[in-house]
Amino acid sequence: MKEYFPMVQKVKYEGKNSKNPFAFKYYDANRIIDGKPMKDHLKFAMSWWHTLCAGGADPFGTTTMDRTYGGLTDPMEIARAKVDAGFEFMTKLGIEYFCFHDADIAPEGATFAETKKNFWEIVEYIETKMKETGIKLLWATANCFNNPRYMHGAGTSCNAHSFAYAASQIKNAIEATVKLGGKGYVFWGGREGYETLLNTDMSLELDNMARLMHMAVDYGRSIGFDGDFYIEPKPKEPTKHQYDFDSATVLGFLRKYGLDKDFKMNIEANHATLAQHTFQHELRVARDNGFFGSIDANQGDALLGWDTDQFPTNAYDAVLCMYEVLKAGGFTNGGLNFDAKARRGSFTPEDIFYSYIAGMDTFAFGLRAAVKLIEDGRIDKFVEDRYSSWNSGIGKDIIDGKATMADLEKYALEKGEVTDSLGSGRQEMLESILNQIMFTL
Ligand code: XLS
Ligand code: NI
Ligand code: NI
Repeated sequence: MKEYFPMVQKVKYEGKNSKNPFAFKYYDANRIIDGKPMKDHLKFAMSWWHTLCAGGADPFGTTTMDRTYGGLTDPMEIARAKVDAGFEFMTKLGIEYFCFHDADIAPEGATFAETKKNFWEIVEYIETKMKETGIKLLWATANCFNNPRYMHGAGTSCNAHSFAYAASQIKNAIEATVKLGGKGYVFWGGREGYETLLNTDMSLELDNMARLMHMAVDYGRSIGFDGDFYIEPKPKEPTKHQYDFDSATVLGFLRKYGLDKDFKMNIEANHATLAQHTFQHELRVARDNGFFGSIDANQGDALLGWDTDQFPTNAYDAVLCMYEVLKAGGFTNGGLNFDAKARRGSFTPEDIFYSYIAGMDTFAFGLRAAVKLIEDGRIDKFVEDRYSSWNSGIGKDIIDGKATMADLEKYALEKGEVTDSLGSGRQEMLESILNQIMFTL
């Protein structure tokens, strides 16, 4: 079997003092942390699209990365080579899951029948590699945004033909998820939004999106899909206004259309910041409402206003993310998918390894610091104490539904001004506790 990454052998944990760029400094897969191996807390996944397909193109320049897999030109040969290269890559890094769009794994044919044939041939090939390696599918999805047929949307298209075509792609992608034992199916609405209301029937578009999702759920359940459906919120890009703006918007949508029993959220860091939220905010909204599902790990750039999908190296964000994951009880069907790509200038095969090592170490650190933060307890305790006025007296009466507006007025008249009973928010002290925990790891 051809080796695609001969410059790297199995990437091992060497600890934080190692200077070997091909070694993990924080990610020690089998080390038990808080009752289970790090790898089961983190459930790292490889994104097929960024890792095996994306060539570094941007709006101003063509690809910089060679994705011919040794000079291949036939699209199906390239598709098979990607499978080999992908499984070699995951095995060398010890990544146990992957995610893909239908269009990432196999080329589109001249007709949908041909596309299906290509797709299923590669699905079967992937299945043999999964059996050989024990690597699993985290989630799959359908690419209903790239092809010109989706220029006006897919599930939210003005054109029923586009909707039907998208549904056919989604049907096959769900079937493949079931065949490969995946526990997740993602809807990211790449073209599900609008540019101008002057040409848009927003109400019909949203009703139709829900119709498509209901059909997908009914069909998935009928063929034995017992995992989670996910919506991946994103506020903009490619459309000016994406319907799945953020977690809160998606929650409203799911509840309005009765989809809340089958769907959870796939939260992406860079999408959170595009929506002017922190990554932690989006995770918290999902967790508090019981919709925490999976994560697309990446990061944006504070100075750039788009979805740069950089590998996550911000340790603070990773700690606060893992804090939310732990508080949510950990991943069940979900995991941590690196929806991230090496920069255009980082164009060699080594760079893909360096990128994943950077991301995996950052989240391994995040996990360890988050466990310490929770064990330390000072921050949780502070929050608990801060709300203690709700545990007794008038606070408890309000929560128990026993206080009326008149009771509250009486209370206010008796007690007078509030200021005396307000404690300090202590933000800087809390930030310094977080620093202390991180800096001593
Ligand atoms: C794009 C999205 C996409 C989804 C899967 O911004 O992040 O990659 O994760 O369709
Ligand atoms: Ni994503
Ligand atoms: Ni994204």
